[in-house]
Amino acid sequence: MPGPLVVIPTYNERENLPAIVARVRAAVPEASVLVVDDHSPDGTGELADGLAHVDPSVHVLHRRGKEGLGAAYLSAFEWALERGHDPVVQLDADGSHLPEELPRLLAALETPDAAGRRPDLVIGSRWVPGGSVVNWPRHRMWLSRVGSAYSRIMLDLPVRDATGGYRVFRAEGLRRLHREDVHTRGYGFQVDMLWHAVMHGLSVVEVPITFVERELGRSKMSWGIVIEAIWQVTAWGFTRRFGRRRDQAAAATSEARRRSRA
Ligand SMILES: Nc1nc2c(ncn2[C@@H]2O[C@H](COP(=O)(O)OP(=O)(O)OP(=O)(O)O)[C@@H](O)[C@H]2O)c(=O)[nH]1
Ligand SMILES: [Mg+2]
Repeated sequence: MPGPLVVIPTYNERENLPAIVARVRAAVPEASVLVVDDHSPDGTGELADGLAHVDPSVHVLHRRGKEGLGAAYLSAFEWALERGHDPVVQLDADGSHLPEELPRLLAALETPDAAGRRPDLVIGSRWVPGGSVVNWPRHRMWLSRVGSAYSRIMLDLPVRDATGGYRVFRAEGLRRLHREDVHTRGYGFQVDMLWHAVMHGLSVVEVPITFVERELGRSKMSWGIVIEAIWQVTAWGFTRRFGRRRDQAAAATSEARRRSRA
């Protein structure tokens, strides 16, 4: 059995990659690692090849160029499912997601709820009791909380942390999710995936995590990315509401017709 796969997307993470891979391998020795590199100019891809060379549980997926986090993850999910990995973990390279917390996330995936159902998706959450953020400036904290709350309201998402990227998917859930309908390539990807997961009936639980701001390397976050995400969530929310109203109107019309025929 190929076992769990931890996907680590990278763009210019030279300073962070060796330590994070070592920490993942130590925290969950049975897990393999897939580094997905978008042809980083700083040579992260070659560094990853070196790590794969000495550890057969480390793999590298080289992509042509910077096409965004979403595109990198979607290609990694195909890679994982083709090879039978289960579950599939998303984890940032910059040290924000602590590999030492991964056993707790994996355990949550195997814990049934009151109805005896195990979740399909576990989200490492900063905004549930017990969750926290270390070293974040106030504006980032505010942005993340407001972004999550807005996504939750607009899309009716059953979670407190809708934008976080520390996640564990059951392979079967990932297969059911209609990944071909997820088109967001930038950061809105996390919300887009979650929304599709909920629409396709995946059960989701949140587990508190400690999120640590990166110490080395540079963030790829920008105002352009934030505005794109707000715009997308707003557009999806309206489609959802008016789409639902259209469905309700159609159902009411056919019910009225049925009654008038009877
Ligand atoms: N393959 C690939 N990885 C990316 C891309 N953009 C970001 N990443 C990686 O995705 C992870 C998250 O990116 P960060 O820059 O840390 O973004 P963030 O965590 O939202 O922002 P900060 O909190 O400021 O660090 C990191 O491991 C990045 O190297 C991309 O276009 N392609
Ligand atoms: Mg980060």
